[in-house]
Amino acid sequence: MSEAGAVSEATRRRIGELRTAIALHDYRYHVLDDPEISDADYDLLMRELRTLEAGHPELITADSPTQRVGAAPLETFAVVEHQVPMLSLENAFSEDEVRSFERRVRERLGTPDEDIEYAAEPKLDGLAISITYRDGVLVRAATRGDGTRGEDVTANVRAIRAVPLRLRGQPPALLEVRGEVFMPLAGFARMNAAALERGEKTFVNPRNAAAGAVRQLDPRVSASRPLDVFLYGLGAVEGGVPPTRQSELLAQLRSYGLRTCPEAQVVRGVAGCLGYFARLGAARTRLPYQIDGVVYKVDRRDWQEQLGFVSRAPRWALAHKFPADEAETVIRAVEFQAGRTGAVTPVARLEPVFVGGVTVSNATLHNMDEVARKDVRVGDTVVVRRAGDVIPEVVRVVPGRRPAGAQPVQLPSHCPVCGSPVAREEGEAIARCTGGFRCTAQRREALKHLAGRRALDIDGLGDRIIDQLVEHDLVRTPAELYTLDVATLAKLDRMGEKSARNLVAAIDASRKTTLPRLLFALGIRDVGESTALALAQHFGDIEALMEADELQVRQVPDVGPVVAAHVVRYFADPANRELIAALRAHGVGWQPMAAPRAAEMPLGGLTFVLTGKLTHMTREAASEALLALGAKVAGSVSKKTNYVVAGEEAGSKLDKARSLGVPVIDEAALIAVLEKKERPGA
Ligand code: 9MJ
Repeated sequence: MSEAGAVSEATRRRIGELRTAIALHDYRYHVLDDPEISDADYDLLMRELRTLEAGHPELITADSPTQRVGAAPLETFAVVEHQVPMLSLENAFSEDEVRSFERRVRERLGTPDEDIEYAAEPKLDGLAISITYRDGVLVRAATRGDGTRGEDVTANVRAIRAVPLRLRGQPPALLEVRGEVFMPLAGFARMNAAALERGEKTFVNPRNAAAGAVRQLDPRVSASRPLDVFLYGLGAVEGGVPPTRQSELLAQLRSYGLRTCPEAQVVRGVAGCLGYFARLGAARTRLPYQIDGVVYKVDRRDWQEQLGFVSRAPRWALAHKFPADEAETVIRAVEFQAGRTGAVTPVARLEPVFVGGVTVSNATLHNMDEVARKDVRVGDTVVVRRAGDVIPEVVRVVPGRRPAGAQPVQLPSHCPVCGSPVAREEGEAIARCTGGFRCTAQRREALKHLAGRRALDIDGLGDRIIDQLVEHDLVRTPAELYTLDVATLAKLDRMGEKSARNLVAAIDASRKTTLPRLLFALGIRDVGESTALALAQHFGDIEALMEADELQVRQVPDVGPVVAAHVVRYFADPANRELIAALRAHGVGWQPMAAPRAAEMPLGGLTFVLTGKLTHMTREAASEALLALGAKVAGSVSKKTNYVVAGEEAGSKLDKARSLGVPVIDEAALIAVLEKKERPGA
């Protein structure tokens, strides 16, 4: 055999040594924050390893540090089902909410007087991620998605240097860890400066930049973005000894060479939590990454298990958010934008200002009533506020700084996008463009909504493609999506023959849908998923709904007069009736629904009224859950009401229930009903 083909024992050994050394340096750098060699020396090791591997490609393994950045771009991300759902967190915005969370935890655990220990962690503002190691080797990474199904982003997560490709120590045979991918502020600033220099678009904030990088189809692009990761949780695990505390879990993760947040700390009781919140709030601007609050987790994992979770959020954890950040700046102009429902919204163009961790140059003014109430004028110095992911808003005008001659803002008479007349109805705060699908802004938003995962679920029909379809006038109404062919789609930017074919197949697959999805997809004002489901169940098919008057629509559980008016008005519009006929003509089909016989459902025949503030879920979520079990949810108490659910600070409805002798249950009893799917007291 030739020299090049045969692998000498020495080469094999040197490759092994280099990989071990690089893994150790990665660990020292990323986990211990204590590097022992310079970047240049590290690069030398990498270069030597690359050279040796180039000569002996058969020795390359997937966990070699040279193999972080994978091959060619992907067409789409595969879907990953999370074996253990990825939960989100309940939010608190005040000390009171933290106190009541803490009280509930103690009550549920039956330890009313004890100071419970909490693992307190900064709340990273990044992208939640799941990373799976089998026998210590990274095999898969996925986004959270909707908590049950996420996207397979293995190639991109492998490219993050802070994520080990192989774990240290003795990890369990299967270990799924969870955490947050984020972009450190320094890297974000560097990346944006470079983008500016190249004349490219910059990212609005580190969170979007991180999410965009992880959800990049080309792993090489994603590898060039300065991402970092902190792990804080577990998903599926097989083997090993389970940690008994959250704090122990973090230590265990570190021992496997995984990065955890160095600011995490165990605190006692509500005083400890609030003290931690104050300390982190003060230290916030010194941290090298963006946080939007802190997270408290009951430290004992057996207690976590005992507490369980409600609708996607654990009862043992709470995200305590920092208050919104405010700053002063000057309004350069007020412009108007049109949205999906045609709402023409005033937007303030600002002198760029750093607030809430990002540079803000636009802020919403909501509607003309708000503009008038705040008396905002071009040239005014204003206070802008930004919290978390929320759109920045103009809070108020700073008095005494108005330039001479500043004029009040006028609502344009015609849509800034399509030129159709703008109409504002009696009693409505919002002005709307009357252009319908003729207005490209409305068309674009309608298409995005219709293609969404919870609507007609057209896989691969993303915003960028929709923008092009609208821009080139290839789709004039949502129904025309169904006329697109491969040749037309293949001509679009960033579209190949193969993706065009896949997209046509996805559009075709979306023809077979369900009535609730269709109703949601139409984008009727105020008709969300649960209202769409209720309408479908009540009317059975679309014809009956299209002919219904407001009174009939109001019979649907949880539909009030405003929503009923929107529904009736939607179907009265000939353009919308045409759309439905056209969708049908293009083969979009669904089964009529046999309205489930309420009497056969667990809460069939019962009417509930919700009042006061619920602490474990929103009223809307509670209504949805009750409806799903066959109950009706009414807005006011009458003799026909079977149960009133009284949350905190319940007022007149509670008094009325008492005077009528209607049984009153509390939130805990409601939760029991929803969990056991049984009538109260059953
Ligand atoms: C963030 N975003 O930093 C959790 N998180 O725990 C921390 N998120 C979480 N924990 C359970 N530190 C669900 C989400």
